[in-house]
Amino acid sequence: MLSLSEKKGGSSMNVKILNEKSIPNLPWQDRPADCQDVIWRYKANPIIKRNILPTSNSVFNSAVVPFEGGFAGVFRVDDKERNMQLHAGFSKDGMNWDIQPERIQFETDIPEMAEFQYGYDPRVCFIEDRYYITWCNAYGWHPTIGVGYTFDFKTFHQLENAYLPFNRNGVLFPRRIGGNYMMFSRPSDSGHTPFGDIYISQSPDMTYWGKHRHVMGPSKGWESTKIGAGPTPIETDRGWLIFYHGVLTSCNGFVYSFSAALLDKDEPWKVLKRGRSYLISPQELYECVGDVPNVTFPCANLVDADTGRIAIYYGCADTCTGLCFTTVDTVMDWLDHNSQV
Ligand code: BMA
Repeated sequence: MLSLSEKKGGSSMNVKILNEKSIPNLPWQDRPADCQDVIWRYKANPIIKRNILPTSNSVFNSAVVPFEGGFAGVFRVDDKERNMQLHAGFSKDGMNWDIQPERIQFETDIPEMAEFQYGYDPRVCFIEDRYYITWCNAYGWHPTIGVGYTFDFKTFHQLENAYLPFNRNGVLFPRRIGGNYMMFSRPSDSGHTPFGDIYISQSPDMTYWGKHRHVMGPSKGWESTKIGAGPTPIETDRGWLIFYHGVLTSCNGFVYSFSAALLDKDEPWKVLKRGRSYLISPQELYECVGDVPNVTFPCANLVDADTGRIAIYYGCADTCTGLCFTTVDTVMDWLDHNSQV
């Protein structure tokens, strides 16, 4: 079923989107007539191939935002030595990307943060006056959440790591709540962690993080091993709409899918709705075959305030980057009828 906003080109949305901008050039493709899915893939996926740079082994799990009438982003680029690094990139249409050949060199006046060891799975979130970047950052070669910011995607500043190792999937909220910045994270271990819950922590200054609250843990089937936050939360009049990944352990290893949930507006650790099933799981060849098979891993969403259209960027098989689409009304309607909370 087409939602109202799909049928009418977004002229009458049921759900009100708060604090998002118009993105008239949001990358978009209508849902194919024969498709019933809540989220549908871009036909020309993957939009970023593994060898977009002469030095790249793979480009995936990356984050994009609207920037100066077009788009900018921070990309996970694993090079051919298999170093995991972050690169800036720019695009006019959100589909064709110009990725900088050199990795981001963060500037910092904190000596302990100065040595870059590895960085992966970046998220980018505009808050107040700048673009914050969070990523999985090595500290003593152990993963935790790095925090930095940029105004122009040319010069990048690094702050303190948010937490002690081991932690991954740090995702900021786009505004303060109750006076504090808010961040999801997923405490983990040193390896390919066989467990994992989503937590929220708060900070008055982007340096000191506390008031840790549990949001949700693994559940049945597709998300039975571990879960982790994905793109920046989307604020609506009904609460925070989020996409998150869930992992199942099969006889052949992990399978990464993703779904949606709705969190309380003022106390986002309270889960109002949680999808009963995945919305995207690895099914296309580029999601099933690559350096790590069977991974769909969302790290960014663009939302057009006028139409409620959402474009989600997701890593495919730890190799390349895909794009898929839905609308706020479509996901919310599905959650209304398919929640397991
Ligand atoms: C996680 C992270 C992600 C990756 C996923 C599947 O632990 O390393 O970057 O996409 O595993 O390999």
